[in-house]
Amino acid sequence: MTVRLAIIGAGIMGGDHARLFAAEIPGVTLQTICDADAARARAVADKVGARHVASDPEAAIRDGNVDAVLIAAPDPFHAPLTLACIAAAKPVLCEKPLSQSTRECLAVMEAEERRGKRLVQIGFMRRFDPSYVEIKNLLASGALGKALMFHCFHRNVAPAYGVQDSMAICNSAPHEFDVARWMLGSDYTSISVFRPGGANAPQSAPVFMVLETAGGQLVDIEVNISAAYGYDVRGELVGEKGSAFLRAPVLADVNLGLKSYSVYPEDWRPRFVEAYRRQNLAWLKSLASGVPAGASAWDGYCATAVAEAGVAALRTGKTVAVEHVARPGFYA
Ligand code: ISE
Repeated sequence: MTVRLAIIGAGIMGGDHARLFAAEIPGVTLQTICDADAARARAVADKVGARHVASDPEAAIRDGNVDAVLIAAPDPFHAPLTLACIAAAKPVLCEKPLSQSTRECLAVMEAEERRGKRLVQIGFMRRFDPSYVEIKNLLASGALGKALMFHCFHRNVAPAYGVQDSMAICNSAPHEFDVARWMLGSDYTSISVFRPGGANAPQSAPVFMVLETAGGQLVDIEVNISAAYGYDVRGELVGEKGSAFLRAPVLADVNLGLKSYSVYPEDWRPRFVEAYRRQNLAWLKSLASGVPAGASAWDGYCATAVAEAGVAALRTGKTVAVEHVARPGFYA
């Protein structure tokens, strides 16, 4: 069986997913590449040999020749287009974040539950990254003892989509919120946010967050969307008996001319290519088996709940409680 896929959004991520599916993932036909910019859709479609291009995402989702949808449109379109997929009863892999508002996430969860079938996977691909998986397995084996802390940092060369309001917390940090919650197996209870330069710092300034979990663990996260020197994501899990670092995100460690230095990628794609590959394969497998994989709409909601609390913490300078609705049985 081959799955006829529509990719909505032909920008950085849509183009990359299209290339991955075309070159490395069997069992998929690229049916439609859809983008508001027809020339951009055409350029990606030609590169990967997709059958059609479109510029109306809702029509592309409803198209009877489309079996499943990958949403890689800009963030504000994620939830509305995911709702359109649910309305059309089409499985969807939606790039993170599901939304920047918990209200919208709840609407997606309610629509999915009304459909009575799990249709939504969120693109928190780090859950498939071999380095995070290795540390999670180590933790599960008991070798590190109980998890106490997770230190994370996430640095981009420059804002990937231009500087937008609260983007470090709402666009970049959700990866950290999700992967640390998944790693520790515990929900957040509070968040504090600091920024060098305080309230008057520009939107491009780094943010530093401290979170507490229901299990009593601490998570600290630096997000710097303007770090200039390279794409650099690191993490260290500290347990009672030892600690584990993520593998370094470098392309090469170079010894040359009496110097030693690391070569960084410009953005996240080289560092996480294997995670995207495994995520997309797992999604396809889940379509065949009917057993959901990866992050659910509930996980998307949880990440957005922390981001919302984080934005409030940054604005008020206070520690803010992270509030959740109770987890619906549908997402047990
Ligand atoms: C971008 O949207 C991503 O998803 C990347 O993984 C992340 O590193 C980057 O900060 C985001 O802007």
